[in-house]
Amino acid sequence: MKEPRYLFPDDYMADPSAHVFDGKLFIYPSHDWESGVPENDNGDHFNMKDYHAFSMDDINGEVIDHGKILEVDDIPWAGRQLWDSDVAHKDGKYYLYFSLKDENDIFRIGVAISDKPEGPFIPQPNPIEGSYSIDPCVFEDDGEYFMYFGGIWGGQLQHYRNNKHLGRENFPDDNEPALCPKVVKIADGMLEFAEEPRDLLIVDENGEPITQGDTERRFFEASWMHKYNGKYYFSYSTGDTHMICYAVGDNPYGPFVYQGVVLTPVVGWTTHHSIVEFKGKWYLFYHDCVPSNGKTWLRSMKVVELEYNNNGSIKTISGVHELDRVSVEGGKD
Ligand code: FUB
Repeated sequence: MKEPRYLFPDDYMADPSAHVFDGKLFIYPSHDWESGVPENDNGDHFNMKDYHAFSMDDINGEVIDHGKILEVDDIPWAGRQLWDSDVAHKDGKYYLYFSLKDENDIFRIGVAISDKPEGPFIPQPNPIEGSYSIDPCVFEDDGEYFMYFGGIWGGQLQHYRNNKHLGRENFPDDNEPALCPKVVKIADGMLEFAEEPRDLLIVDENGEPITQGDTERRFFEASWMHKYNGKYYFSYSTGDTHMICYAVGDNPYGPFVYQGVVLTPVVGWTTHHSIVEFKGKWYLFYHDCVPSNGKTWLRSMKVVELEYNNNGSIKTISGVHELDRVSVEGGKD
């Protein structure tokens, strides 16, 4: 598969987290819809209220919609905005980790449980203790599970230092180390953190932390972790510069050395992805706003093959394809 494929033209789905469970590909996206909330820098227009799960036997095959797997109304601590989620499998159970604002409009991370990868998922009564901000990615490494999370601007990460809420936002100066994504080991029962979240440091080729003003490389949101040839690849969105970048480390906690761009800007403001191996090939799942004619809050999920160079670097993928340009410039029926 060299050309990207839209996975579900029937509806708007974003932030696809893909995993292989029982030999099948499962995809857990956010579910965009036209809620009528005006667009702002806080992301209020991403006013999602439920999740669906999808599966595929083959990368070119039929994409099965398993229907609604969790909705805001079923979550006891819910305020609004179900943002990016991810699913992990342990001992016959599936755990859906999700970003949601509580009744005080503060993002927390919740967890819901199912016996099947296609759900439905039953939410826990409270968010995970000590969780905050958005975009959980759960990564299994030799039977241990780690969560990566965080996002600035609407994702509220700038309201925290040392895992404490400051009650106001506080960005580092442009020449200071950037705000870090967080990494935390998950407890055996999969419902709690086993430790305090730690900073995940991204450094340049000289070992210097990437700075807050380095907007082409600093972390914004959309953490993802995968392992390739024994190395740990942390990938993320640069937000307002619209790139998916990656950094490589020797263990799940890092530090991670910045390497380059996985995906150049797509049509739309946000960019968000997952990377997974399936049947011996690697794939990038992502989204863009081509089918909605560029409406930021109505995104469509896609997949394309991802390739490595011999030295382990990722071959950069273009976020805009010829067909995308034609549809956006020429409009779409
Ligand atoms: O889908 C809502 C938010 O947009 C996600 O949580 C961010 O990563 C961005 O894709």
